[in-house]
Amino acid sequence: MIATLAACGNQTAPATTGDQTTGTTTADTTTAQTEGGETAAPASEYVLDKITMVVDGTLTANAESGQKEFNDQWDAYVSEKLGHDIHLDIQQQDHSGYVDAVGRIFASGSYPDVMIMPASMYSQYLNTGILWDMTDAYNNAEFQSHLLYPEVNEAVKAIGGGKLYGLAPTYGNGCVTYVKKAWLDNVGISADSIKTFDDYYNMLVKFHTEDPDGNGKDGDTYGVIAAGFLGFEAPYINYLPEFWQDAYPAIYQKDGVWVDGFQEQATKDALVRLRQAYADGVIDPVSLTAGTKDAREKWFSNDQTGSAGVFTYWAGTWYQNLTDSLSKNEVDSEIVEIAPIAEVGAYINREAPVWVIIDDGDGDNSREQAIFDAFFETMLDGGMGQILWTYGAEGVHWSTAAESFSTNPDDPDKRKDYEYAEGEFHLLPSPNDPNTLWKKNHLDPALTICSLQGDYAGYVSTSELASEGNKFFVEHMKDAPASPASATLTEAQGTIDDAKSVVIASVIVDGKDVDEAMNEYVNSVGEYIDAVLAELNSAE
Ligand SMILES: [Ca+2]
Ligand SMILES: [Ca+2]
Repeated sequence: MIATLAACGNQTAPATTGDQTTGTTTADTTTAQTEGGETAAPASEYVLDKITMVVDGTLTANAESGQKEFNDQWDAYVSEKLGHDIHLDIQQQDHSGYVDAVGRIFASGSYPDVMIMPASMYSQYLNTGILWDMTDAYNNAEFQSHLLYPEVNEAVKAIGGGKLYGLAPTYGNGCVTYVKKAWLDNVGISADSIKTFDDYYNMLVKFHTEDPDGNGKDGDTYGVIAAGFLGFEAPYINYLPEFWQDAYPAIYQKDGVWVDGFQEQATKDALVRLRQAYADGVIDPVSLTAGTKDAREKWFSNDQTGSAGVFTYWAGTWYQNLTDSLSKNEVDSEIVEIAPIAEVGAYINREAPVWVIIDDGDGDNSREQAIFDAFFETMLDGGMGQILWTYGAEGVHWSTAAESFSTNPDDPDKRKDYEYAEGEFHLLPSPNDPNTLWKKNHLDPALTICSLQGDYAGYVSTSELASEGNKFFVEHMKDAPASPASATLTEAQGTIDDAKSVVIASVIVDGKDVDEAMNEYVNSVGEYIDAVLAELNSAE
């Protein structure tokens, strides 16, 4: 087995140990090295002229925010590295509907070359044969030389029974609970006093019944808003952790046995808490169907009537983003993060999303290896490739040119002036909002598995709130349960999710008896669930 790995490694990734080229072919050291002394990406035998990529909203450089320039710079950079023209064809999907969009793409039979998969989706497609086994490519990758967090992809390997079918370029990250400071002040509560579910609920009630937004009218605001009462991507409960508490309403492993957490008492208790919150009017009813964009835009909207005081959302960068969005909308922008309440204990660090390569099934690895080299070796090269994925396009999202500019130049209260010397890395005003600084592209610099190298190590963004937010999350997190990999579940997931949605709506919104609703769930999908559990438990 070891001999096979070594042979494969030599064939596909020749010639790069330190400054020495160990390949036996005509390795010209002047072309194998770039200016900074880095070694060039290995040349695969297969010549790719295009990579088709499917991605969700986590590519921040979207169509309105400089995606074309990111794309052009990627094409130019990678073409130069490979020594031939290559184009990245970006097919970005709506973020909230990503699971459905991927289902439609696969049903149409037009598979991309690479795509991002949230962990739960990855587990579903793991056993279908469409994901390329990249274990050897990963083990032999050049980016191993500056890998900071090997444990991230060792965890992905564990899901695949020791094989890597998807690469996580970052840690998973998770959500923390944010509260508007002005609202707390207006109802006379200090953030430090929120220790238990009762404290949390009491805060929501005051936000709903009193006048936290200070418009002179009681009762025209909500306590909390969320993108769904229950999510359909692992870890499912992350947008309302205070209500879900110890429930995990999905298939997960408990004391070594796979169970359906949706049918457990903890889930029924959570549904009852949510029903009470809905009846009391402390949770915004649009939470039933709101997408992430709807929920956050309502939270930071200029008109705070009908908004909510609490929003549980992604840690780190989003602490800064939410603050900036409130400020932009001329709303008091101070936000406090509250530590997990006693019943929650820790916020959930989700399993990292992964990038997969679609296996064309011809039994020959050279095309897939070429995709790996062109896509991953540049994404994590510690140099300009990694910078493109971390910050975006030079001159559009960031720059090292000597320059000065101002955000909110016409507003004396909010105006901020920036001045940079030649060679000083800095972020530029966002392409779609010149009054807000750009933050990052796809990779979060604080979470990426590979370090930046050489001069690029100094390309650090300086958002204090993002750093503070990441630190706060790490201090208060626990890992999410591993997602199950089951062919039967892959087939039945959509049907099971629909049945869960029926329970959520009928119990929380319509006030139906929770046991009655759960019986209907078991009657409609219990057979599938039992088949999935039998499959998972016999595989252990
Ligand atoms: Ca009010
Ligand atoms: Ca192939």
